Amino acid sequence: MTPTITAFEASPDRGRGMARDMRVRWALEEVGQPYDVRLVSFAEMKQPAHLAVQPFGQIPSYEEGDLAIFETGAIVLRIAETHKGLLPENEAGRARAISWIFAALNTVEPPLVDIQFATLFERDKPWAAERLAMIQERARKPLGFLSKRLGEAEWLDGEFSAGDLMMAGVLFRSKPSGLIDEHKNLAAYVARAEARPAFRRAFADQLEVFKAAEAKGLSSAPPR
Ligand code: GTB
Repeated sequence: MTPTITAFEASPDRGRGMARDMRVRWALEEVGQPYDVRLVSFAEMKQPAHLAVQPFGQIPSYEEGDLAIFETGAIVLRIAETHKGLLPENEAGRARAISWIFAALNTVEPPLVDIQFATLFERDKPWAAERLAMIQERARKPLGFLSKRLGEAEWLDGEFSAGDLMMAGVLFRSKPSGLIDEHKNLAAYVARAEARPAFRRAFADQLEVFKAAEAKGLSSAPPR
């Protein structure tokens, strides 16, 4: 059964692969699962039809027959659990890979998202510089520990897994913060992930969507 995912009709990042459908596309490409994409506008995301699938009116979502799920982590885990290639065969290795998915989403990503929001939407506030410095420090802590743990290894725990996909996806989105480049091994880790053929295909596909939206003159600005 071909799954259907949702993605921005016109991504505010202008095709730079920052939106979270990128991680789902990448996972599907890694396991060789073809998929369909339903593009949604900001207005459509808040309509009952989409809310029935994604209760927070966001992308991505994932439908496979009668199953409809949301949350990037849950979607990537579903893909990894139902296909070969993104989780180790042995039980302990699988559990560790899943720990890395959660670590990416719960420990590493939150302060990095705060930085992105602060940079994009809070620049003109009188407290912007002070707050940005504070959250940059907060983000540096998990990145420092992650860098130490990765060391000179290629991936976080042996073979590339869904844990690496999620961690590298989180770091990739935060490259503009400059914080990833503070650790040579993390920058190299993201570059290795970006060089994977599956990542490249996923990136090219989401870029095509943006180019098509631009050609149609669709606005990529989020409502404020
Ligand atoms: N926890 C959810 C998940 O992991 O699936 C979060 C999903 C989420 O944040 N979705 C965003 C969304 O739908 C898109 S990815 N936003 C619309 C809304 O809330 O109305 C976040 C994102 C958006 C834009 C950029 N960008 O322009 O650079 C980067 C990332």
